Amino acid sequence: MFLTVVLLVSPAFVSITEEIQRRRTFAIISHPDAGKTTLTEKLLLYGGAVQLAGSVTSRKNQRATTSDWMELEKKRGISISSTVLQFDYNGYRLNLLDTPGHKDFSEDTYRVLTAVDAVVMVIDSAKGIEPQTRKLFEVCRQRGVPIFTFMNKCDRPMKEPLALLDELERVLGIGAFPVNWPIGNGFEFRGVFDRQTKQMHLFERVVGGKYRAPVSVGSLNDPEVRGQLDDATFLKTVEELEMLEHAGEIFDDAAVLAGKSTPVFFGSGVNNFGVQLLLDGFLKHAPAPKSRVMGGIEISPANPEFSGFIFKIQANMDPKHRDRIAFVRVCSGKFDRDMTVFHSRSEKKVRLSSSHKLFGNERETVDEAFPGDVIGLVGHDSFGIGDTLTTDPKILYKEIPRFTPEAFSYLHNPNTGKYKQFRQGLDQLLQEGVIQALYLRNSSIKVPLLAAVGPLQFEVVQFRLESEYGAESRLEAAPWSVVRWLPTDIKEDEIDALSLPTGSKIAYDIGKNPVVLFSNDWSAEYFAKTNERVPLSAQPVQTARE
Ligand SMILES: Nc1nc2c(ncn2[C@@H]2O[C@H](COP(=O)(O)OP(=O)(O)OP(=O)(O)O)[C@@H](O)[C@H]2O)c(=O)[nH]1
Ligand SMILES: [Mg+2]
Repeated sequence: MFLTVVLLVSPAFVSITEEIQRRRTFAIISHPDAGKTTLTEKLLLYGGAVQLAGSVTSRKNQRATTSDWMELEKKRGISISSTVLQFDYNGYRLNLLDTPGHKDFSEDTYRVLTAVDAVVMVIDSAKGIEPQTRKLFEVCRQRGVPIFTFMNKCDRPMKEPLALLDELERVLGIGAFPVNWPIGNGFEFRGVFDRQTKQMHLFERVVGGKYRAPVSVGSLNDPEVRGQLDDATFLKTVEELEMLEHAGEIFDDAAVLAGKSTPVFFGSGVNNFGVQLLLDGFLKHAPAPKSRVMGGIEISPANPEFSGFIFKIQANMDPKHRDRIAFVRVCSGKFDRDMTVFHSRSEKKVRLSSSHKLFGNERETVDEAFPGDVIGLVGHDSFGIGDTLTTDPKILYKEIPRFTPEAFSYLHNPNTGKYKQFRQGLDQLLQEGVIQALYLRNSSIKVPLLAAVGPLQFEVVQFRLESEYGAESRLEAAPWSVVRWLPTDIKEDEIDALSLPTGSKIAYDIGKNPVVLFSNDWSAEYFAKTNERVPLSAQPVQTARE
């Protein structure tokens, strides 16, 4: 009997399950400015993936982080686009995705959430739960993604830790289990108490937080560690810890994996306080890649057929290589460089020869990859966001959410001599899904009408056109703020017969689907009342293979 089992389990299968078990793929999410990029940088520092956090030569206000590498990100100090960083730590292979917090870039963040198995939610401890964190949390909850919480910026006057936990439970409706507890607060913030090992970790600040913070570890009664704290801080910490013990809550792994409870870690990213504890605690409890269910079929990561989907496309990441990368999340089987796969959109077989592992804007050829990995594929113009790549054409992922644009603007090309660059740049950005283009019906206007989730996306388009394609552009506000899709099978004469509110206009999206542009919600509602038999939709209808 024993022999039969051994014979059935082939060495290849053993290695793929081992590889899956050591993968941890996660995103860092939050409201803008809570400290995601800073924490990402520190996780890389503690994970041994970079020697120095940031760059020693970076000037004040000019950040040089590994994950904010775009010109505009460095200039503005905000993240605009998500970044993939793959590195090894303690036997694990981590795929970490830093996301932008600003709502105008949330489409990118939401796509990333389809590609990860867990998230670290960063909260500014002085501010508590902010609106964008709440929205992102909702998406995670719907997807059942396990959430780990990092209460950041404890080095600044923060809300009471108990109040922060209460907020998690009250505002987000999720159970909160403090894995560690802050010692002191604001300027007096000294470190954290690890509730599982019952050890105090007291840190020293290092200028600029570029190196790991020196730490002394000891129990509550350890005189050496105790001697570093003033009485008030020590007594407050002891009292709070007793209260937590008294509450008697225990760490519930199953509730964490189901996304019903979140382990909470306190710290300060910029000062490196509590970063190692977060990383180790996360790895201890976060899940390895799981099965995905698509159209009623369960696809296990250990399925021998290779499958994955494209969740992001970005061009010109490295000025040395003017090309575009399709980011693929591997979901099942093993990826081998040069393998031939079925591509869902074109329904054709393609050979994947140029594959890379990614680290910010750096890349390195990769020969094999396993479920959980994010790899970058170069040189396939036909690849689009949401496409499935697989050795089994029956597998089709439909993971990518769509967003309804709320900002509209014409984009002029003031320099006709640069028409080619302007058009080429715009086509690329359209393919990346940064913005959408609409074409007005019966109109002689040749200027592209752009539609985006938020107006900051237009600024990104202009900046990237100029810096990556050398093409100037000029924006002209368009008078609409709402777009709705008409039924795809509507006939031209039926469109002619529609009764349109003043100021509305018919246009077509890039897939030639008809839409109506309205100046406001009221006008859209009025249309619905006066054209009862024509249903409107906030999303384009998806075709079977999309
Ligand atoms: N005092 C203090 N400041 C911090 C800490 N962590 C980050 N910051 C600062 O907070 C600001 C925002 O940090 P980022 O890491 O860029 O925030 P982000 O969440 O990545 O922002 P977006 O990606 O634009 O949403 C920066 O000025 C950081 O230096 C911390 O622990 N303490
Ligand atoms: Mg950031």
